[in-house]
Amino acid sequence: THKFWDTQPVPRLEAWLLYMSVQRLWECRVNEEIDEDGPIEENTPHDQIRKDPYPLPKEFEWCTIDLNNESELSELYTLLTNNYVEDEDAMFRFDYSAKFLKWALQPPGYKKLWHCGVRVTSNKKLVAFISGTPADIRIYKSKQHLVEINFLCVHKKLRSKRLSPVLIKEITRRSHVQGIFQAVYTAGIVLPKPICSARYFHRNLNPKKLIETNFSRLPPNMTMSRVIKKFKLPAETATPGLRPMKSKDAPAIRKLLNEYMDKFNFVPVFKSDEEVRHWLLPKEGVIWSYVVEDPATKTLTDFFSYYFLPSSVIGHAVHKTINAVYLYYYAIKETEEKAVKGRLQALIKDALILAKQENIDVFNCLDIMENNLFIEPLKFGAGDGTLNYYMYNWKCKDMDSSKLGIVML
Ligand code: NHW
Ligand code: EN5
Repeated sequence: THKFWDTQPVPRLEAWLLYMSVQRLWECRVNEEIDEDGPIEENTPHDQIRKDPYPLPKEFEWCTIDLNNESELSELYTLLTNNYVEDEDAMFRFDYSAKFLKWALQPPGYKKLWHCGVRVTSNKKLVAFISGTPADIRIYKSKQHLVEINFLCVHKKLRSKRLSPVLIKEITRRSHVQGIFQAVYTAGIVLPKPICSARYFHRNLNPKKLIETNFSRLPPNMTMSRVIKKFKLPAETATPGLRPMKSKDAPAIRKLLNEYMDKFNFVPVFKSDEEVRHWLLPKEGVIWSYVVEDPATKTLTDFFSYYFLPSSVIGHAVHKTINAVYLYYYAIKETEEKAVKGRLQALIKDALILAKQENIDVFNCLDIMENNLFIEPLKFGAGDGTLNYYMYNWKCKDMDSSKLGIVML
């Protein structure tokens, strides 16, 4: 059933599908027995890696997108804004800004050759794209330097022509050339084979607009004014010592984050302060980060961040975009006297208040990390989307979403 994926070094899907139905039937978790974590296929020796790009159908050619070139960046923005991910009813489409794309695709050590595009030979129009960025992760006990794949996109007019397998094979080849044989990626769809499946949750900050755009529905027997009241938040944050992250906080945040991530099984590893600055320093209209500084000791005890990813409202007369933010990384220092639960709730409540102050319509998160501690009490509601997490050329046991620590953009 998977002409392409059945040829790739990924685990088969059958066992997973069975496992998911058993879990649903008996509301329990069983686990497929995988004895040992490890690669599915051996690394290809350097001299056996294909030297030239995979052939494309004759009307197309490869190109490398130079994101430092304003016009190429804007071509990529246009391709994605018109053709990237939509919800299952095609009512909303992700609208990553050009500035966001630069941030997501140019971390320390990024490779220009991993910004891989396809153009129509005759008129040079950009019609497809796939990206890779270097990353360090830990899965269970194994630490790896690998590639994160994102922004796979084929123009709507060129769908179902098997272009994606060519893009995937080509980014794989370009990873192999750099000595990288594993990848991590996420997708809304089910492919062979998810390590974990997470659900989206949404915290309504602007009920009127969300209802007008059908992002959410007015519950039967509830009036607009009651809904507005239900989602009302205080005007100001409550945590003492809360302030935006600064460059000098990077070492402390790196320590806090890496320690907090010890709780989970699939996590990012922040290897340098430079990386922490890249991924977490506030960037207007892209990412917000806040720290809690203990007023007495001047040490950092907590940290949270969220990124801005609006969605275009497809074909609406009045509203063109939903301003959405997504919870990104956070960390809480464990202490004996203060339990995590209450503090995490208070912290994320402040995040909601700050987002509301920035005129954000909806605050989104996944049911990963310890997010279940605040999802209900802070009035997040389940969305209709799921996000599946995958690794390429790696076998390991799958896990519950509460063991996940990786947030992909
Ligand atoms: S997930 C977002 C993907 N993008 C979108 O959904 C945008 C809107 N859709 C499109 O642009 C985040 C097209 O529908 C796409 C498919 C391009 C999705 N991942 O070209 P064909 C990411 O970017 C398989 C993987 O005819 P199409 C992560 C499909 O199962 N495979 O389809 C990306 C089928 O194979 P099968 C996907 O609709 C991770 C084949 O593609 C997929 O015109 C990539 C059909 O191709 C998806 N999201 O274009 C993998 N969607 O075997 C990285 C479909 O079933 C792997 N397919 O016959 C690692 C590589 C690096 C390794 C390094 C060692
Ligand atoms: C790779 N980095 O489906 C990402 N979004 O729930 C690619 N639904 O916004 C993979 N259909 O539930 C991305 N409103 C996979 C996700 C693709 C996008 C997607 C979902 C996530 C979404 C919204 C709109 C649904 C419109 C109809 C949704 C309900 C919100 C409501 C708020 C109030 C409390 C109850 C829930």
